Parts: sequence; structure tokens; C-alpha cells
Amino acid sequence: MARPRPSDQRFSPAAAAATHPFSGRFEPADEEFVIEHTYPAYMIPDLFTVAPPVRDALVTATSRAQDKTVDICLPFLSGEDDVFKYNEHGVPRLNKTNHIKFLHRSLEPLPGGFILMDASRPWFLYWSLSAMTMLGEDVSVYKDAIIETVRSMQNETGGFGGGGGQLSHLATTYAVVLALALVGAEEGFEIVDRKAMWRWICSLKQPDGGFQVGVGGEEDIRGAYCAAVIVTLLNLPLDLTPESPAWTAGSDKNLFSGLAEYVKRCQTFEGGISGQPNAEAHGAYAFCALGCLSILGDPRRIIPRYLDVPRLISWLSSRQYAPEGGFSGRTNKLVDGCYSHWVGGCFPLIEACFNTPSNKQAGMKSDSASPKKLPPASESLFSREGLIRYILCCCQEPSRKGGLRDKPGKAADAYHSCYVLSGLSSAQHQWELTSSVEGDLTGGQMDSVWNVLPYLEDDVQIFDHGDRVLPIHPVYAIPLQHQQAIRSYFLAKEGF
Ligand code: FPP
Ligand code: K
Ligand code: ZN
Repeated sequence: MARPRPSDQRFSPAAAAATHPFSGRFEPADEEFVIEHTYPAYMIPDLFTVAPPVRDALVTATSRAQDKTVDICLPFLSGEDDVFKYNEHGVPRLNKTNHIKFLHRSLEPLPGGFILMDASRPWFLYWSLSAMTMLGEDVSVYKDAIIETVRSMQNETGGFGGGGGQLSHLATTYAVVLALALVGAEEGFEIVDRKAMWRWICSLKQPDGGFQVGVGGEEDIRGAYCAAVIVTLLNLPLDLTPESPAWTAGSDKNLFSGLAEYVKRCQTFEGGISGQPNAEAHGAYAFCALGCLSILGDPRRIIPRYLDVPRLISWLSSRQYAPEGGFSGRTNKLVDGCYSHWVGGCFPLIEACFNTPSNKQAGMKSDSASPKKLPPASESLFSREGLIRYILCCCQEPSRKGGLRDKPGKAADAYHSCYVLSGLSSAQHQWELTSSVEGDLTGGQMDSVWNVLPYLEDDVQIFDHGDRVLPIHPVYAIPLQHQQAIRSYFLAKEGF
């Protein structure tokens, strides 16, 4: 195995030629000796080219799986194999053309094996359209097809199922609403029966504050996040129907009452967030928790009020591995490209809490639960370089088929394409919360105003300028202008 070098400094190609573990064998100068490069030397910090120097001596199935993952990633991270053309930092270009072709194909009729995914058809729409939009592709050509497809998925009793005749589910409804936002057509927005949707969502609201994902289904934090997204994008009333399980006579409880408390109960002893109280922390649920809270109130106040932020940051940071650079979804598990979003997408929300100008003046004024010391605006709480290296080196299908994937050796798919690119967007941009309307936690009108800038490294940017993807909304996970368009369309409506 490669030997760790004593420093983690960036090294020059010349110095690297002598010491880089993958740079071919360099013997002491001998004029007659022809030195063979196996491949060029790149400027890659040691952190991303050698196995971790400190190891637990106990060998288990878990440690073997981890070692194997490092072995399959290292050749891609160090440019050892010639699968890509690497720049001087050892980073390949984002192959936008092939990925866009892959995503168009994923919206065509799919082979028979996909029948297992039939109940997830709305997800395919969202994943493919969102990924294409982030890559700069105009998806409005799909407008009519999307409108007709989602029309067949809506139930008269409110919400959207996975297809015609399937029960409504909060996850498929969330995917439909985002897909409509992405094709961006008012005829599309008008498809949604908002009154039936409101009644259906009220029927999912539970007395303990959370949401079932479908009538009689499980109650979990996906439900909390998806409900908050749907209610605010469609500007549904917050009032509860008397038929709602959460309704009690004479109370002013509404759709968002007790929801932040429900999210709080999902934080585990590890500091991460589980799908429901007293379960295992997982990255996908951390994003749901932060996204839900950031809709219910100003993230600067509501996140530290309901979550133990230092312990959450500690858990989130532990998800990023070296040398791979990517994130895992939970303790003792492997890196996977999709966590670039589920975990990586948590950092803009947490960082925004620290980075806002208004935060600096108003400080965390009246809130005793807020962190006392704020890191400087330019500092990141995760290694953007590591994530970008994992995404561009390990998550791109190298062949002409295109698409993005979990890790080398896995097939690309629409789900990973969407969330790998969303994670790339988080790594390449910096969000600032410029203002938000003050209000109570259940107001529903408290739009946070997010300002986004390309993230610029102090010293060197390892990726090509043309490889930036569009910035997404840090909460709604679709490009900002699409979130704004659907939100303002329904805000302008009075009643149903
Ligand atoms: C474990 O899978 C995965 C989970 C426990 C949660 C997955 C949930 C989501 C990805 C999305 C939820 C959010 C919404 C908005 C619907 P695994 O055991 O295959 O993977 P692992 O080994 O990486 O944990
Ligand atoms: K996984
Ligand atoms: Zn995955």
C-alpha cells in the first residue's frame, strides 16, 4: 500500500514525480536509464491518495467492506487509470453532454425490469428533470408530457400516487409538485386540486405533531419534510379540518403545530437524525430535519432552538471519509454519491446560520440556545475539495453511456444523477440568508431570502470553471428561480 508522505501540502509535479506513490518508479539519476511514467503526476493532497494512516486493528465484515471501497476509489482519485482526462489537480471534467443524454433516456419508456419501480414514477420525473436543469438543459419541452402524466396520478381524495389507481403518498406528491415546478408552467400548476390536497394533508397530520406518509401509513420525518414543502409551495391554508386526527375542539392547533418538536425527537444519541424517534441516525433524515425546520422558521433561530447543533455537526462531519472524499449515510457504512446531497446539502443550511451579515450585527441576540462563537464567513464546515474530488473522479460513469452513480463499479441511475449533482451544487456555491420575515413558528408566510454566490477558494479552484452546475434552493432542492416561480404563483391566489 502507498506510504503516507510526511506533509499534506500540495506538491509540485516535479516533486511529485520523485515521491508520488503512483507516479511510476523514479531511480536516482542515471543518464542512460529511460524513466517510464505510468501516468502524469498531478497536484493532489496526500489526504486523497493514500489509505488512512491510523487504523483500528480489529478486522470485521465492516472494515473489509471499507477497505475494498478505498481500493476501488483510489485509482480514480489519483488518476491512475486512464478512464478520464484529468486536469493538473487530478480532477476530470464534468461530462455534461453524456449525463444530459443519459437523463433524457431515463424519461423514455424503460425496460421491463423497471416494473419494480412503478410506484416511484413521479420520482423519475423529478430526478431526471432536476438533474438536467442543474446541468443547464431546458426541460420545458417535457411540459405537456409531464402535465398529462401527473394528471393520471392525482386522486380525487387529494394528493398524487405513484401512478393511476395508486394511493396518494407524501413522497410521490412531493416529487410531482417539484416536477411541475421544474417544467415551470402555470397550466401545470393548475393541475393540482389544492382543496383536496389540503384535506388529504390534514388527514395525515397526527396528534404528536408529525405526518403519516399516506392514510394509515407510517409516520416519519420524510413525511414532515415533504408536507412542509408541499404546504408552502402550494400555499395551502394551515387550518386543520375537523376530520384531522390532530384536530381538537377549541384549540388553535394547525398543520405545523408540534412539527418542530417532532423533528427534535428524531435527534439521536449520536447527534444525527433518525427517520422516527428512537431509531438509527441516517443522512437522508438529517436533510429532512433541517429542511423542515428551515421552512417552519428562520434557520438561524429555529435550528439551534430544536437541535443540538454541535452534536449534529460532529455527526455530519463524521460522514465525510478520506481518502474517498465523499459522504456515508450512517456510522460504519460506505461512501455513496447520493449522500453528497443528503449529507452535503445539510451544510448550506448549517453554514447559513453562521454566515449571515444580519447574524453578525443582531448576533444571536435574544436566543440563549444559539451558538456563541461564529466561524468566519469564508470557512467551510466540510471539505468541499474532498466532495468535489469524489463526485468528479468516482461518481461519473466513464463510458459514453453517461449518468452519475453511487461509487465506482455501480451503474449510473437517475436517483444518483440528481443527488450527486445537487451535492455538487452545494459544494460549488455559498448561500447567505439575507433576511426572513419574522413570525411565529407556524406562520407559513416566513419566506427566508437566500442569496447565492459561487464559492471561491482562497488559493486554487480544482475544477474547471465550466463545470459549475446551477445553484439549487438549499431547502426545496430545485434551482432557485423554479422554487420562486411556483411559490409566488400560489401566494398570489386567494382561497382555492
Ligand atoms: C438506507 O439504505 C437508507 C435509509 C435508511 C433512508 C433512505 C431515505 C432516503 C434516501 C430519502 C428520504 C427522503 C425523502 C424526502 C423521501 P442502505 O442501507 O441501502 O444504504 P446505507 O448503507 O448507505 O445506509
Ligand atoms: K447506500
Ligand atoms: Zn446512494
